[in-house]
Amino acid sequence: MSSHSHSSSWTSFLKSIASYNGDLSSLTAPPFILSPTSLVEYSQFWGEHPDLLIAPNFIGDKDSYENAANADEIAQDRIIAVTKWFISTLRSQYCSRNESLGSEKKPLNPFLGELFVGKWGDEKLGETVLLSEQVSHHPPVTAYAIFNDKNNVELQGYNGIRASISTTSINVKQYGHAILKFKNLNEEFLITLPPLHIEGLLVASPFVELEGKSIIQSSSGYISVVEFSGRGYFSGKKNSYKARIFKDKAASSNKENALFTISGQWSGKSQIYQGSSTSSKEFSEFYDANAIEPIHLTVKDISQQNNLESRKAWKKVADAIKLGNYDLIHREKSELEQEQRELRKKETESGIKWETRFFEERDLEDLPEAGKKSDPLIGLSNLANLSRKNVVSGTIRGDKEDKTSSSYIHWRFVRENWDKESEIVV
Ligand code: CLR
Repeated sequence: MSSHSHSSSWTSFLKSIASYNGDLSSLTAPPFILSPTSLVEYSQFWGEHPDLLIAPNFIGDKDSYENAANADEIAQDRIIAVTKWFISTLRSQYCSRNESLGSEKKPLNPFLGELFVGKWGDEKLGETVLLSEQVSHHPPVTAYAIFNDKNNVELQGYNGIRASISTTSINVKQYGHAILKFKNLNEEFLITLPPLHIEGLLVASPFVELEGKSIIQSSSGYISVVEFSGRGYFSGKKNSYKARIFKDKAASSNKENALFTISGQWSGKSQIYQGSSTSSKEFSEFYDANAIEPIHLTVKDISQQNNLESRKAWKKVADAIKLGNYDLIHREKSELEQEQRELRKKETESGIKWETRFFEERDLEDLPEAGKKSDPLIGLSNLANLSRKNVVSGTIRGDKEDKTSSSYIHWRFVRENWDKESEIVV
């Protein structure tokens, strides 16, 4: 229990949650629960293990895969490696505020066009670049690309959330997905984002627990189904998961068809077993989140940043949060929001809409018949039997959500825009 749990500001925050209207950013939270970091920065958590992200690139090569007798083995090793990388991102994504700030916090709500860029340097692997951009303010959507040109590896994705409130927790569903491409291997992966909830509200020390599933679908057909659970579910431990690797979607309908089963905690240790059972004494360690520290990217000093870059734009607000000065936080935030409102007003008056910088919306319905294959979601969602609409991440084709939604619009990285970029540097 945190010392704040009985404070009047926390009690009134809990009350405001109870009358929640669907927009998390509208909740006025007490200063101690505010994070000085904008949500546009959260894309960096996908890249804090650059070696694991790029590792699959070194498993077999395009030719050996297409011709070799051991093609199956190569494809299996690759999806296991992608699963390992995915698991390795979760501690950064969902525990890093608890580790560095003592609890989960309410991030700053990014403004339209806000950018967060940086890079991971590595002598052997070469540079890995992050571009993250707030592509929509209302509802909030962040798009990102993380790429390593030396190895021809590119991860891109976008995400947004919808939250609902129950008596003791905030329940969050994620929209969007990630696509990981290994251009040297001619193989790509679709990754869906799991639902989550926030516990610990009553005692004023919130933390995230994952639930439901993430699907990792390879263009090779192999699929990894990652199931999450918390305390008191299948292992009784917090942050538990079980990942099962199947030959393809059809095989995944029966858990006994699992070729490998990985089980443990994503914030701690997990083990990998051959086959579908985890009772065998024969297993090997899969990943230990605490044994391998995340590598933080390097970001330019604020003095070198563009006005659209997150840390520069939010500096005054972030400083006020660090001081815990409620009035100052409020004043600085209002100033930024007022500027944004004025910008939008000017755009409406002039009829010139804000243009996103590195990402564009792509309507998968509108793609010309011949070019329809040009979006990776089409083939990969076919393989995984997932909806190709813009619905809650991981929605299965034919589900209620899939039937009722009509939007096929997804955010995609436009690499050329980065290649001709002159103002923003990493
Ligand atoms: C954003 C996308 C990242 C993964 C991720 C991690 C934590 C999530 C965040 C996403 C969205 C915003 C979030 C946050 C945890 C808490 C915060 C749900 C999904 C909400 C807005 C804060 C609620 C306020 C309480 C802390 C009191 O890849």
